[in-house]
Amino acid sequence: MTIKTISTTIFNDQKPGTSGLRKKTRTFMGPHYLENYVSATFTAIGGGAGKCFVLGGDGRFFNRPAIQTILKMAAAQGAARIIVGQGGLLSTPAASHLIRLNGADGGFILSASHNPGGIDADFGLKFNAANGGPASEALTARIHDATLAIKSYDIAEVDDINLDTVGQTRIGTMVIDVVDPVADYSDLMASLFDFDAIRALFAGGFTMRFDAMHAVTGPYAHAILEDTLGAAKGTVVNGVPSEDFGKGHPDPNPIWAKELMDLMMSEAAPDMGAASDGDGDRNMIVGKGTYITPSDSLAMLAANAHLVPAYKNGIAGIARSMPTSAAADRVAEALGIPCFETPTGWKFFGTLLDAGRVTICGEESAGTGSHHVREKDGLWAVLLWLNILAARGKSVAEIQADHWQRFGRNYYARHDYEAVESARADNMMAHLRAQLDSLPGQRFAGLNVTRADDFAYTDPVDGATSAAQGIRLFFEGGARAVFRLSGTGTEGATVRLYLEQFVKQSDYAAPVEQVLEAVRAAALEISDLPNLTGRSRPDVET
Ligand code: G16
Repeated sequence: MTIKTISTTIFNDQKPGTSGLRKKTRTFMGPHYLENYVSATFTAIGGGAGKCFVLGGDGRFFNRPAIQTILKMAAAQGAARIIVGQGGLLSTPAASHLIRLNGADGGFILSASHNPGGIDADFGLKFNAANGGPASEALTARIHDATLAIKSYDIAEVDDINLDTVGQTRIGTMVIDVVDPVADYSDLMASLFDFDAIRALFAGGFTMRFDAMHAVTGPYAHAILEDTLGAAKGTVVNGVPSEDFGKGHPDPNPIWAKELMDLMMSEAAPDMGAASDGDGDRNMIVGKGTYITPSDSLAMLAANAHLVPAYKNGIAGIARSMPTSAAADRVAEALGIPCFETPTGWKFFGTLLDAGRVTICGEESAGTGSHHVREKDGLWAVLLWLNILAARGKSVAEIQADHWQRFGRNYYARHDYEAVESARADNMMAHLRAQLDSLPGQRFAGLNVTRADDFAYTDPVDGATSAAQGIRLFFEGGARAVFRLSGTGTEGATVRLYLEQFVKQSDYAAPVEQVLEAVRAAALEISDLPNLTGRSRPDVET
């Protein structure tokens, strides 16, 4: 094996965001771009010599060539072993599991998650640590520093590796194990849930549609839902991963999974609808005629988790990202367990999960997960819902209705203003920050501000601090508005406005928009968003 040292120059835009580095695919395909970032990652972890890594992605355009490059660079580092998913495929939760199962030193996951794929769309790469979770803030900072210092990188000069056949091969002394991407993950799911009860549910006529959105979850869903649990063939739709996700936007929400939503709101609706995203870590749950918000799903799963084998002894605690609604907080209170509020980004749950302080975590951005891996897990959430439905013998809508009766309802919506000129978005955030001290006591759109801050977090386990994580505006009567800039976009800035209103009454029939109108109006007035960003309405409302 010949190792070549290639001279390179730095790129100024390789700062990892909420979840690794996400850029336009053509940017990643440019000379040295991927290689610089991979090399910087190796530098940041003290080199790859003698180490074992997991490698795989969501199958989007450029997945395969990128995997070949990473394999050759790992060989040049002197890595001992790489475990790679057959065809280069691994869902993000499956990659997290493989890292943990094999005691690997970390993993490279190629995905831009829910962002579209294709040569003119998005690509991404993130590094997960030995606990199976996304790199910590400290590690991503070291990676970024290394991208700004790089002068050369090493790569083995060898032919491409066959990724399509399960088995072992080598580059020099580095062992490459091409593994079935589904098998170990499927075993893990079987160990957590009562598969017999879910089998009996399907055998009893329960119907479901799972939309894999042409993304990586297809093979997992076919194997687990249809082949193992007996859901009718055809339950899984769009189940073959494609490089451009069937030209779709693999984001499981009512906008991008519209076909599924339309079906679930129609007479022909099956008992449950679900969808997952590009890399299989997000999920959407829909009942007949009713949508479960991700924030509610977290709360409902936490409240019912004890009905499922893996959580039968109860859960230690719950964690939710700050913009996620406070529905889970009320469940934690009722269960007498702690609820942690962390910044956006799954990485912030890692220390809490590792320390055993929380069992279930979730985010408004359609992510839920538990201590079984260190990523959010789309199919896990679907299976947990199925197991709860089987145990309670109730419908999705009945479980939702029971939950609201017991805990009250956090009406919730997120408004996204996409591809806003970065300077204008920054200006709006600065405008908000400048007012924080003077807002309490003032009245906007009929709502009194009780508190306003820029969310800061100190990790209760390792003491790490993260400032400026989003502007929170609290109003009298249980309303809250949050403003933050997305950390996963690839074009300009995406302003996210999260709206919430807690209501406890006997009837929850009022439409979401109506309940949230006052807090929306107050948030827009305080932020001056329409004027400062030039946007009169959001691009996406979920
Ligand atoms: C990533 C992170 C999530 C985060 C989400 C949204 O999800 O893993 O923890 O909630 O981004 O981030 P933002 O609001 O900054 O765009 P994924 O599914 O894209 O990896």
